[in-house]
Amino acid sequence: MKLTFRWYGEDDSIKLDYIKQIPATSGVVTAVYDVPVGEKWKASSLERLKSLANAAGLQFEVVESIPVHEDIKLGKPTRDKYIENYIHNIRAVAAAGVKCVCYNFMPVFDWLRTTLKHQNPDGSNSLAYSHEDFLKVNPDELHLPGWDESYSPAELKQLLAEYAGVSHEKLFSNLVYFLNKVIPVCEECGVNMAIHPDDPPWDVFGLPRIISNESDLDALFAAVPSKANGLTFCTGSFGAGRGNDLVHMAGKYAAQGRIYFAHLRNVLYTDDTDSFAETGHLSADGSLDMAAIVRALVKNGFDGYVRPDHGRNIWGEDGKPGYGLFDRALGSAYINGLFEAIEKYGNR
Ligand SMILES: [Mn+2]
Repeated sequence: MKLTFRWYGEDDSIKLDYIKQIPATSGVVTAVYDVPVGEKWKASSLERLKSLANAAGLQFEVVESIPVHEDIKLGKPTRDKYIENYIHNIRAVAAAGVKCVCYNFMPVFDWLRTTLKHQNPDGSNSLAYSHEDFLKVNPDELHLPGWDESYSPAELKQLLAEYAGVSHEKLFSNLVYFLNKVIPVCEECGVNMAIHPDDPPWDVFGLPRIISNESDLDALFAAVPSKANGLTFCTGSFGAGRGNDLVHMAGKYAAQGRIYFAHLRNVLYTDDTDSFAETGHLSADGSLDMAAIVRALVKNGFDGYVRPDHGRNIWGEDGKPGYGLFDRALGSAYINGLFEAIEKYGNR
């Protein structure tokens, strides 16, 4: 297991030397964040990220993410141009030493919450999704925490209208079309694609979602069998779906050699519907048995990249939602402890 930490580049208020001080952390997960989705990344930007990370004693081997342009997901005629740019970016990150590309194929919204500051009983706050609050959201006048800056209301309306004709089957075939072009380049460059599951793992606002559960993953790997077609096993995303058996899924896809990257965090189911709150990383904090998940990964041969996913705001920190320093660092220490115990003694 290689423990990493997400870093948002030079604008991140969390500095690389702080990340290096988190025990056992060997690398950062980052990306070029100042280029519009779908455009080409410059080799010089990637070299800069790599040299900054290396100077702090950290590796840069995972990119999160190279975002996929909506035209590719929609299957529009312009997709081929954006796929060419994507291939350019794969070659560019590979040249900078990246081995794993995290990406997702969610239409429009790549995560969805109803609050960014859910108050926890211990005085901390975290992201949360309330089914009751979600039902009150008017799709024609969308105001969603974390998204209001990304799209104007008119742009959003137009984009949602474009997806009206896109079924699950169509979206899936658009993903396969994309992968059939991209995966041969990944094989040539020694890079693995690692799709991030839907967050949360169900359709929202009538938008189809296709990477939500075990049968979706089976279909994905059957359609594109290359081992370069892999998975980011995000426990918080899959775990929000109460029908997902995470211990089983972790073991199954680790045994298949499909998991290149693991996002580890816990979620707490807060009512009898789909509502959940993000919690601290420990099994005791939420509804997922993190120890059993890590055990399933290790026992089935997982040896990829890991990072703590979203943390709470604790100790007075007011971090980027989910991406403060303190609770993610606690998560790292906990995750490292789980892996150490299971890797060293779990098979006895
Ligand atoms: Mn994740």
